[in-house]
Amino acid sequence: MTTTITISGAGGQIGYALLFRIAAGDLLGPDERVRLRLLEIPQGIGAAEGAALELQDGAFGLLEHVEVTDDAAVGFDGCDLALLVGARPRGPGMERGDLLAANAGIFGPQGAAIAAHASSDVRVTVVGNPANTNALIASASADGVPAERFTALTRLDENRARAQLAQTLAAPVDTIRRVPIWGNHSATQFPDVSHATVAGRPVTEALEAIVGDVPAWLADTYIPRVAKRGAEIIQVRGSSSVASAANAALDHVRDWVHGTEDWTSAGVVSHGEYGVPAGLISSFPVRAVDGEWQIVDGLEVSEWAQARIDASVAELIEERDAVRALGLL
Ligand code: NAX
Repeated sequence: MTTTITISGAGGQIGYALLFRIAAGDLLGPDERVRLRLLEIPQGIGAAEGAALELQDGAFGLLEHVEVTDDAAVGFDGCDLALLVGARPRGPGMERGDLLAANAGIFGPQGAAIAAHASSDVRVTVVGNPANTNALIASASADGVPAERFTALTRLDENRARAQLAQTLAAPVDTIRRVPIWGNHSATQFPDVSHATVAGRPVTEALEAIVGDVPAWLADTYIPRVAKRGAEIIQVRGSSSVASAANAALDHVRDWVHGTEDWTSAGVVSHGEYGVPAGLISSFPVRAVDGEWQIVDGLEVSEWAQARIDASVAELIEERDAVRALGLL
């Protein structure tokens, strides 16, 4: 079998980190051959072509073909998995409305090109920010493609949330489970430890012995640390998260395709779960079963947690309404 994977923004930093891992089999495993489509804008074509040359030099046995293009019709032709990484960053003096409009101008046409040219069971993961609303715009423009096929990446936030708990508890990160991210991939996101476990034991119980006042630690230390981790990386590294973002994107797509053992987090379309208005793309606790994300339903959510979820969802509503007001949705 060969899977066709389209990466928009493939000439950028995250693209560069993604390509070689996909070619090496880190996404779909050692038995699945891949065909890569590198979609760029004209200014990014040189970087993408350079990456394509390096992919050749990697002599990856699983890599069947690489195509570089600035034409979305070619880029999404027969695409099974799309990673939409290329986005318009906020420039100096750019208002939020300008940013949303610029990105609607990218993700609207890409959604339409996906509907016209991708394979009928295409799965789309939006990485480029504002990821949730960009996914919503792409989905709204993709006539005939179920809204469930458009997702936004919040797995990096979850990985950060689990890693911070692992550090605090001095526990291996893979013993920490069920730490969903709710809401928007932004500083309003809510990393939720209320159902989390460490080696099967409630995380809140384990935290009490270490941090004392758990609610205060969550509100003042943990949640801001996770939500602002991207800014911390920029401050320390002098550049935004790249390899960790690519790693999370691979985690997200791999789980979507191969399924999950337990919960994880993804920005998926709401059907009204947990008070999130239907149609918004919000992060939820999810499982992947038979190639579909399913929102984990029926969780007990405290008043405090619901208020955090609602605050992040309010931001998503504002973003959606701003795009609607511009006539772009
Ligand atoms: P770069 O600026 O290095 O790369 C972006 C690439 O996209 C450039 O090569 C550019 O030419 C290309 N591009 C722009 N418009 C395009 C279009 N219409 N079609 C195709 N390609 C286009 O940014 P990078 O560091 O790779 O980050 C990419 C995006 O990921 C940004 O929007 C960033 O904010 C977002 N992130 C999202 C994360 C998440 O967890 N959802 C975390 C990491 C990252 O911040």
